[in-house]
Amino acid sequence: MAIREILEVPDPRLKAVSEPVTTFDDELRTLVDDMFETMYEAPGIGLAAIQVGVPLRVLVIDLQPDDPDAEPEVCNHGGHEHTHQPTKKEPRLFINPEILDPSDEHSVYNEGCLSVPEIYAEVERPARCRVRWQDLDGKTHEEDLEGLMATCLQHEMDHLEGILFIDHLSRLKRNMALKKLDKLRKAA
Ligand code: GNR
Ligand code: NI
Repeated sequence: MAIREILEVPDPRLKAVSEPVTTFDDELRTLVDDMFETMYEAPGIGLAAIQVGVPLRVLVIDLQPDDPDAEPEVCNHGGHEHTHQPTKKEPRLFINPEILDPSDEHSVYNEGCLSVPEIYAEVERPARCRVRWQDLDGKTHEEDLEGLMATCLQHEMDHLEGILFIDHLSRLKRNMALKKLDKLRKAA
């Protein structure tokens, strides 16, 4: 397992359209393991393979409900000391996902993205959808999603098409977000 580098805007690879997975082999298993480790370490609630530079239709999600009463745990993996909130992990893997039946009803969520660090903006998306996907054995599954899971899945599906959440904003808001990111980077 390894933590991989997360690409950030304006890396042109984030605009690539990812290719379907056709080979369910050990290389894919390693990619998935590394994606989970990278997402948990970031930390984020989702990650698309293209965010670690691999243009394949693979997503990982864990909404990680934090237990506010739990003691934080000090860790030293990845070479630097940091703390983890103990959480009940709920890792979800989606290979070759497709969205079916998006609801007419929309919901708005204040989204962020590991590839657009420290920028948040409200994005409107269908409130519910059905998703069809494959697992590591190539077996097909379907499930109805709602709430943050539906929002996150749609955010990750966008990455597979080379779309970022800031692409859903007006040009003015997008430019403001990118300027803010520039400023934050210069200050760091
Ligand atoms: O960590 C993340 N949080 C988040 C919040 C609201 C909507 C979507 C997300 S996904 C994001 C991680 C990420 O960039 N996935 O691509
Ligand atoms: Ni993202």
